[in-house]
Order: sequence, then structure tokens, then C-alpha cells
Amino acid sequence: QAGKIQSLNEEERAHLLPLLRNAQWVEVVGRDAIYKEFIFKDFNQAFGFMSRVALQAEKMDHHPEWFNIYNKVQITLSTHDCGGLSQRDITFATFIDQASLM
Ligand code: H2B
Repeated sequence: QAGKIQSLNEEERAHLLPLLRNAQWVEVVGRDAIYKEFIFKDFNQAFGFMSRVALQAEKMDHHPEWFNIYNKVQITLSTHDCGGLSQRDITFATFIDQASLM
């Protein structure tokens, strides 16, 4: 994590955004961020998922904006340090998708 964090360039976006969209992540309108909604069987499953994501967030020093009601978790990812999407968000989104399948 050394050095200044860079927002994704056009080439990286052209490559990565379609992959993210395939995984149900969408671009937030009016903001350089991505969003996905996760639905679980119940609150226990949702909160287990959130616990896994929270531990990883601390490890990465990269934190989600999220909202939970019962079995639903809505997540927005953006990198505040660069004012937009960075590779950290992509890496984190990939982790979050894996954590949602456990
Ligand atoms: N999370 C996210 N999503 N973006 C950041 O830019 C960010 C973060 N920066 N978590 C980290 C913490 C920074 O504020 C601390 C001081 O390392």
C-alpha cells in the first residue's frame, strides 16, 4: 500500500467494469463508485458475511459503505483517498463476492 493511490484509468475501466457488471456490481450514478445488493436466507447469514467482510476491511485498511436490514446487505465501494474507484475496490469486490458464497 506504499505510494499514492491512483484512480483507475480509462483502459483499466474498459477492462474491469464489464467483469464487475457480470458479477452484479453496478456503477453508482453521479459518483465514481460501485454498488451491489446481497440477499441472504436470514440475519445470521447476512451478519456472518458482514463479519468476514469487516475482518478483511481491517486487514486491507479499506472500508465498505454498507447498509443492512435483516437478510439484505447493500454495499458501495469507493476509495476516499483518491476520490474514486481504485484497484483496491476491485480487489475488495472480488473478496466480498467470495465471502458471500461461504
Ligand atoms: N476505505 C475506503 N473505502 N477508502 C479509503 O480511501 C480509505 C478507507 N482510507 N479506509 C483509509 C481507511 C484511510 O482513511 C486510513 C487513514 O488509512
